[in-house]
Amino acid sequence: MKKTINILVSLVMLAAMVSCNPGGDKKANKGQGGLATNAAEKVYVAPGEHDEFYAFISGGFSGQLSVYGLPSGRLFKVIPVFSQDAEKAYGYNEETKPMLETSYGFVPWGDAHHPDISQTNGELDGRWVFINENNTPRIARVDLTTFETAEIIEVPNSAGNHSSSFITENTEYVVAGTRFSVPIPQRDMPIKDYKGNFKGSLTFISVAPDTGRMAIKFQLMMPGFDYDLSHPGRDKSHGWFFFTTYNTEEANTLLEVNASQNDKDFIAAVNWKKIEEYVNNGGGTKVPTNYSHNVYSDETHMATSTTIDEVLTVDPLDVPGAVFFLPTPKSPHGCDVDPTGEYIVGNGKLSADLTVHSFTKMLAAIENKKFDGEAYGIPILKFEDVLAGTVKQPGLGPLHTEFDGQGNAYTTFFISSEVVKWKLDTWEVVDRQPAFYSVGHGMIPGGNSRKPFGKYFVSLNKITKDRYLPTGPEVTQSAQLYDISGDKMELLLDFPTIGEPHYAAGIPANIVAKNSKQLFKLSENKHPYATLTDADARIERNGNEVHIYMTMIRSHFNPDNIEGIKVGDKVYFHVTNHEQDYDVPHGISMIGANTSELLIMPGQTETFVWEPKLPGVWPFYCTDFCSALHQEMQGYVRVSPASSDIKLKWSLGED
Ligand code: RUQ
Ligand code: CUA
Repeated sequence: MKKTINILVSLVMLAAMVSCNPGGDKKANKGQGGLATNAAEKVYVAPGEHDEFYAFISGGFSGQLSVYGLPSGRLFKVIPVFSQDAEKAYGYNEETKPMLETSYGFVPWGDAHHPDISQTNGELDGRWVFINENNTPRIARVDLTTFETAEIIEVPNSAGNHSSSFITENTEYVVAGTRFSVPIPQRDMPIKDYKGNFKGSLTFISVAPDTGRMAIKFQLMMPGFDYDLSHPGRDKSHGWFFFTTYNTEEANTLLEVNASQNDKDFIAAVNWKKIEEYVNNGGGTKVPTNYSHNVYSDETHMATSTTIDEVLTVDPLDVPGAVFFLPTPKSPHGCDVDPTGEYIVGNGKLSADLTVHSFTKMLAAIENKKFDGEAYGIPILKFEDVLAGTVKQPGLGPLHTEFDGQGNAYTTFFISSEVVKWKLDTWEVVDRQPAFYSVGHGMIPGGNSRKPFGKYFVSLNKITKDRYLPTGPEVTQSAQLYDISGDKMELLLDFPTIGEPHYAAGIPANIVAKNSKQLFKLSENKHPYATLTDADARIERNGNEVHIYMTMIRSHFNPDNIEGIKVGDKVYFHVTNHEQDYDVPHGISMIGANTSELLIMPGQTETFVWEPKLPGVWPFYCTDFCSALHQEMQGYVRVSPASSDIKLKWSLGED
């Protein structure tokens, strides 16, 4: 009996030890993974059940945007945005190539950083996700009915489009700030003459309320600092936008030393409503430039690329009272605004403390004209006058802060590799959990809106090391899911991500799922090369250009026998999927075609080009296992020598 009691006591002690330590201690966590508590249950989504949240996670240097379910961490889709994707023919088929056009020509790759979901009255409305491209400055809009990239606009006079893409609270604007200052307009000049000569542009892109269509409204030409990150004011601070800066030293070499000299850099506060008014009254200067605006149409199933040749620029000195600098220690990275719009958090990478500014105090200081000098004519407010509070020594290397809507903030610390929870108003640290390893961004669904859904926190980590099975020198990128519904954060799950995850945006699934499209109506297909009836299936020759109008349905192509193609022809396969059923795409690929397959959704038309090199009889087939007779879904093209006079002939089911 005594022995039984002893065993019971030690079991209870063991249970207490384990549950008091939900992943807090690195070693314990390492050994037991998420199973230290009932973590497994909390992330388990039973087969056939759906997740509670969508998470849109940036693909970083993959250029794409991936769609995950939370809490399961299951990957649903990789949405191609800035990079070609052979799986979906994005950037390979004739219809989507124009999406990747820029003023530099066709750019097949991008660096995607910060997704942000459209908002109405400061709350996520789930219509679109915007995401920035850092390298060749662009902003994309992804339509959340199709989960496809609907539009990409290039940002001229920008370089390293990093303080982007953030949305004002009624999606009036998506904002794109330059990280690198450059000569504007670009010109040949000595690099050492940077200081005082380079400029940093902050671009305000208007979004049409009904269609989402983007257009550059104006570019604010700021001093030549690095504009790192930004967020809009909300609620009481709606109408303002805040940008962190670093390299206020305006160094052009060895920035790790030379851009870390100033004790304080700035958060730039921009009253965009005031500038909008100025611009609407004819203010600003139109300057010549060149940028691409690419729009995809769900009606024609095609993208068009237009070049625009001027942009409206605004000199901040021409709009007094519109731009101010808030001194912020020390090379701040993330710039985050709490759900009430009162607090602006500057995540000073090299600072021991976290600095929080007060919007109310900022307005008062502006009102009282209490300035501490100016930079290039822009008034600098006094640090003490705008300071709301500091979080004392919360960790090392703060990068980003999110909010749970319950008065708590969660800041990621890269160097000390942890997520730290602290209280707004009292600035006290209330909890901390390690991240594995070196967390960059963090994300709470709606965590940068007026209405966060403070149930989960996702950390987006830079380094993975030993967290997964090794896969050679390159190991997977990683995210981690924390339950933040209680007083203490609890690590629930590790899950791999696509590319390097920078920011992410989460939203309750029920806001988005109900609008998700199941197919395209064939009767509404306006593609100029669509084949809407089988009677229209045909082939037309125009010199050495051949256009095949083809249909596909389970389980054949029409036509599936083609003759009269010659070496030297340029053969366009325009293929229309006649299915009108959910989840029945067909694919098509042609031997030796110098492009990807097509993956065509029901009701859609897509095109690829094939230039046959040799006479012969060459097969094509469906690449997507679509029915029990998928393997029968195939056909042949007869290719004759260039000199042959074999007539064009096509058929299905004839001998
Ligand atoms: S930035 S951490 Cu674009 Cu912070 Cu990635
Ligand atoms: Cu159609 Cu496989």
